[in-house]
Amino acid sequence: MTFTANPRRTRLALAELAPDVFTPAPTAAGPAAHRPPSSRDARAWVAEIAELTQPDEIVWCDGSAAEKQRLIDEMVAAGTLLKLADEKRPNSYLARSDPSDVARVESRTFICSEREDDAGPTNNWRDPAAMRVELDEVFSGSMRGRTLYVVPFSMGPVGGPISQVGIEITDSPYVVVSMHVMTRVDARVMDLIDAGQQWVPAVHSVGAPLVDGNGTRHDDVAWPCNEDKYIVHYPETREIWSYGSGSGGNALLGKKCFALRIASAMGRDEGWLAEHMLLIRVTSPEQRQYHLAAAFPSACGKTNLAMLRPTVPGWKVETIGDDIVWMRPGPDGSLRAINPEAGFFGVAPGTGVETNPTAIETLTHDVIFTNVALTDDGDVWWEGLTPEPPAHLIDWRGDDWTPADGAAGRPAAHPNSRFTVAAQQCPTIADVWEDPAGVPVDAIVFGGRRASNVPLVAQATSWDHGVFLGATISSERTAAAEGAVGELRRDPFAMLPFCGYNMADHWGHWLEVGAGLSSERRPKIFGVNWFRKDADGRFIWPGFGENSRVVKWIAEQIDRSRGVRTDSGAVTSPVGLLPAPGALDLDGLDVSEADLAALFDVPRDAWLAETDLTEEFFARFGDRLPAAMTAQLERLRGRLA
Ligand code: OXD
Ligand code: MN
Repeated sequence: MTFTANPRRTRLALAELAPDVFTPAPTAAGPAAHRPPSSRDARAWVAEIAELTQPDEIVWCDGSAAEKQRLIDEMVAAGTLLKLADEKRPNSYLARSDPSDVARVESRTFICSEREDDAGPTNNWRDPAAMRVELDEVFSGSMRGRTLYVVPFSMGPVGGPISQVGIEITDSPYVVVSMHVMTRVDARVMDLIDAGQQWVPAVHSVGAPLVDGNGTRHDDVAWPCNEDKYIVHYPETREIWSYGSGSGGNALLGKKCFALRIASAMGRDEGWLAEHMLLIRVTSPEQRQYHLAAAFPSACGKTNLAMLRPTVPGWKVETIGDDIVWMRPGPDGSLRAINPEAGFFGVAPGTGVETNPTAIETLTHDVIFTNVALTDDGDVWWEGLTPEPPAHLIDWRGDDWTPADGAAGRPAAHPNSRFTVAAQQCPTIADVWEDPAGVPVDAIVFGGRRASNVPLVAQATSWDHGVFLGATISSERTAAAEGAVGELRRDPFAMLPFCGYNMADHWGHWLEVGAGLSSERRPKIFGVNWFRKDADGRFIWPGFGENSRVVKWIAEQIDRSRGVRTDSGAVTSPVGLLPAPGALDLDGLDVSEADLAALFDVPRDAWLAETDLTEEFFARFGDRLPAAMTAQLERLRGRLA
């Protein structure tokens, strides 16, 4: 069901909604009006949004367990959540979204910087003033008949030196409960805001008022939303406005909207980095520790690597984050990283005992599932959870399902169905995962999904070369995506849908941040590719737990750079340093010499052709492209020639 917001809005006196707190908020006017977010009065802002959206009620959230349970109970009563069988999956719930509201909508995601060039050619830019007029219309009366929840939250431990705070206003209790899991919803955030800390205002409405323009009240539905959607960011004034969707990254505004799009712009201005990366702690048999941050495009196994179970004896991997990392130069010249999130919002299909046993253990209790299938005994199922599907299920739309439906191409769980779970429940969570000061990053890893050309692992020869590896992350287009098969789909730094400013400036910012780090403590940069195929289309590398062999080589290269090891671990190649013969631990793994050669093959003609494509890609950024990127491309050509 869809709704249209009432375009004729009746203005309520602000004083009626918040009599004791109203002070007029400053208004933004023109490019010079970069309104410092800390100067906004939070309560006046809430009153302003309430005046616009006209809810029945305003509820200030405190992040308590009691608040979460109360909202869950209300959603169970309303049919938005279904309680799973306690003996199977204690304290866990299933939500089924409207079938039209199942994923992030990139086509309706906008970056509204004052100048189009500051959003760059890879973002959807809209003029901020025009967008404000448009949003004023759609948000007008959009919460009529609903409750407006005020959700103060921290990204990162409350008060931490790398953390940031925000307030999400939402009319969706599902969003409030999900924010409880994914961020730190905490009343103390208001104290920080009152003390003058900068904060990000984020407004969310499902765009489905229960009272229409004529005052007629409608019944609610289990998953209200609107077919018209807006996911809007103002990077200069650090604001987020989201309308029409109740789903994941569109609606949990702390995640992609704040922690990546707005935070990347904050980082550009303030000298830090907000990245689409996982974060792990690796411990060697000698108890040496290494912290790795790794960027992969969506659906390339980030959660699997974040929860890696090493097959190499004696090595341990612990989880710190699975999706987003904030990194800030520390006083000692290192790069310190935190996971700004508090939970995992992972894709369920493909998560199974074989592929990610740690995730399966994480999901045994206190989980909110969205759009997975329901078993006859009140538990959940999705494709890949077990090798054989149950004989009967209720699918993600609420219909009967049997394996014959699956064979006919109708999956039981939506391919983008999700679990929302506290990170603390992960059995491999590192004890330092909530350290406000973060962990020192030793290695940064960039990975794409490449069937050809890109070796299993290569080390960048310098920071600038590493930034070039990040800028050129790509995947071959498959038949499933639009465009010519085999064409390279570029996803620089895995940030294509998430960078809140010009992507070329993002590369320039990385170059600057790297130059400011101490040469001993600056992380080493690596490129990896788990997805290389042979001529028959077979994956050459087994992946999953065996990726620990690559992690081990990375750790040993860090040891070598610090003089902890003196053996030679690498040989040069045109695309970076590759493991020297024997340096990649393949003990107990059945990989033929021919396969090994194919994994590290650097075919010169194909690579030269790829440099032409990179030149075309870089040309899209015009004079915003840092000279160091052109220099890296020319050097690569020189090495290939
Ligand atoms: C995600 C994504 O949902 O990257 O994390 O799309
Ligand atoms: Mn992601």
